[in-house]
Amino acid sequence: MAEESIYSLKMRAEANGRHISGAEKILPETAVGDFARALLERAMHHANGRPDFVNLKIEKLPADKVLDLEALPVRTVEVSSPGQGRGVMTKLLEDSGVANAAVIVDMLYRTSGMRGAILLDADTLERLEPDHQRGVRATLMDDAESACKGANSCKEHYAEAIVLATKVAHAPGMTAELCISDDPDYTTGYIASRKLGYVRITRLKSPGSPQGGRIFLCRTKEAPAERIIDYLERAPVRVTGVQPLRREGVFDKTGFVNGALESLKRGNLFRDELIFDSAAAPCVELGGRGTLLLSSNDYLDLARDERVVRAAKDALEKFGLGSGGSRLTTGSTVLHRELEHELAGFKETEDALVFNTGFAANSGIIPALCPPEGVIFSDELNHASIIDGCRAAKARTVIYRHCDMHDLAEKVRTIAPRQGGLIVSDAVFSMDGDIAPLPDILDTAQEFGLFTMLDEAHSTGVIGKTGHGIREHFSESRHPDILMGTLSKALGAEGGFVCCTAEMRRFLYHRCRSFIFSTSLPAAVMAGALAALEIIESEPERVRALRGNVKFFIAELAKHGIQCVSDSAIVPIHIGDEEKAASAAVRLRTRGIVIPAIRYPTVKRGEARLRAALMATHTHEQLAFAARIISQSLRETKKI
Ligand code: WAQ
Ligand code: MG
Repeated sequence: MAEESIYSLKMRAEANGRHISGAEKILPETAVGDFARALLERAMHHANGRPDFVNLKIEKLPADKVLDLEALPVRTVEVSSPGQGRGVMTKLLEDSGVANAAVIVDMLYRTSGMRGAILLDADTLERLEPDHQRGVRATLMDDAESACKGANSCKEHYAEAIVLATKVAHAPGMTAELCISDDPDYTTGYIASRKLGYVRITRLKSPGSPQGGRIFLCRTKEAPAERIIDYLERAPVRVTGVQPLRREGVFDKTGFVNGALESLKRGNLFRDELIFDSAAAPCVELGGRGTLLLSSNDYLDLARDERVVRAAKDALEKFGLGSGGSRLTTGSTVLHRELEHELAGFKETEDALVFNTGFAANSGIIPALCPPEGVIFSDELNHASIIDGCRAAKARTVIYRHCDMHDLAEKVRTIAPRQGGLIVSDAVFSMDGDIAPLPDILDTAQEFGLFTMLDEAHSTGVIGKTGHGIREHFSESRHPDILMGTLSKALGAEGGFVCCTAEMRRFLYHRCRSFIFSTSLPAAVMAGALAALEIIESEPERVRALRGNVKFFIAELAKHGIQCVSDSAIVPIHIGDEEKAASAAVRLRTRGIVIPAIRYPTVKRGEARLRAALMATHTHEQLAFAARIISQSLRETKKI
């Protein structure tokens, strides 16, 4: 491919022989037309007046002669008076090893009305410009990205100065450049060199002063004046990496993001993203390697069950992919309603409502259900989506100790809420795998007319004899007001749901913002979840196998001296220290096992753990192997 030609554009406008405006660009051929028009526009409509003479010169440059220079690093020194500014400039010049700094700065303050700069020998203080009145002009330079920044990017003091200063700093024999703007309203000037970078000084003159000028300070010992001038006037330079000016006190967006990432890394809280090449199954493809997966919530291995996949496929063909609307407009299909009826049947409630995610359900239901005057009682280990729901509700939130029913009862009685509210808890806690004492929660709530809400994300398809969840587990005949759950775990699909009375469903349908303002899930997902639900009902041996696996795994770990407890499919292996947990997870992975290290903010600081999640289809052989490798990795980790 032929390289694109590069052009120099120069515009100069005059009125009555007086200079009004000027600008220059270095551009690829394709940008020449646009910029030529923009420069003319600027010439004709400049604040200094209407020109009677405009010179627009367009010249092709020898591409191999164009120098690309990295912009000098920029910093700003805030000063409160011109005297102080002048002092800073003098000091910086002295620090650069220049003997007569004060004299030179004084000379800068005495120049004005020149078109170009004074070229001064730093050692002899001899002026080297052929024309003292005009001075030497640095020219043939531009911001390398100016073509992308667009022809309309406005002429700005800083943007032009950083380009000029970068070119000048790279001149042979150049020591430093000093500059004060001749714009009466612009008090910021600078001192620049390759050594100092581009140092802006915010006040070098009083506002309103027409004073302004430049000094290029050089050493003829290092390069003869002719060579310096030739470079300044004739060497084409493109300056790369010109950063927009960060004004003092303006929010630092990049710093905000990078600072957060840095602090995560320092706290061993930075997460690697694992990219799988296969479905989440007991064995997965990870980085081209077969790996044992002990972290999927697809507990019953239904996500890739052929009946589930076929049902979803059929619906996909019939209904297409996206639903195209929220449930309140055009997003309800027969499959959405059918699934809701089946879910209600599964949980023995009147009706159900499907949400896009479990997170959306929790974060939307709580504010809908709890009035601002009410009180929310929330277990201290509840899932983040519940915490966010509490935050979104304007009501007061009272945290009770984890599964501590005395603490809950005492708090409820002390506060004795009369304006409504609710008790909310995970059914199975997502990081510990233990079960909330449902009957006690219902008792306490009853006394004060509080709503009750249980999150069955990790209990549906897992606990209770046939996987029906927490009510089955406790043989509890009463119903919490909200039995929330997810389609995305044991049901192998995607989404959240609520099982409740028909009135409650209607209430949430009209009040829950996360429900109202989301495009509904695809019909194919509904069909897949329906098929999965049917399998859970017709094959309860899956739930039994899962429970058997948990028992077996815990016993295997115990053989290696690792004590764990769990009432569900989640088996936490406590470590504590974040770095140790992270390092243990890495060791496991290098040995072909994925178990994530769960750290803050998912759990409290200092309570990091490996969190294993089991599937009904893990073999005992796989689990025994995992227990052995875990013990090995933990022993190594303890040594570090
Ligand atoms: N080559 C040499 N000297 C020049 C050139 C040039 N291309 N252009 C201007 N000068 C001399 C001339 O004597 C002017 O009077 C003097 O410099 C000042 O020029 O980061 O606006 O264009 O915010 O007024 C500094 C920005 C702005 C500081 C400087 O200079 C910042 C500025 P001006
Ligand atoms: Mg000016």
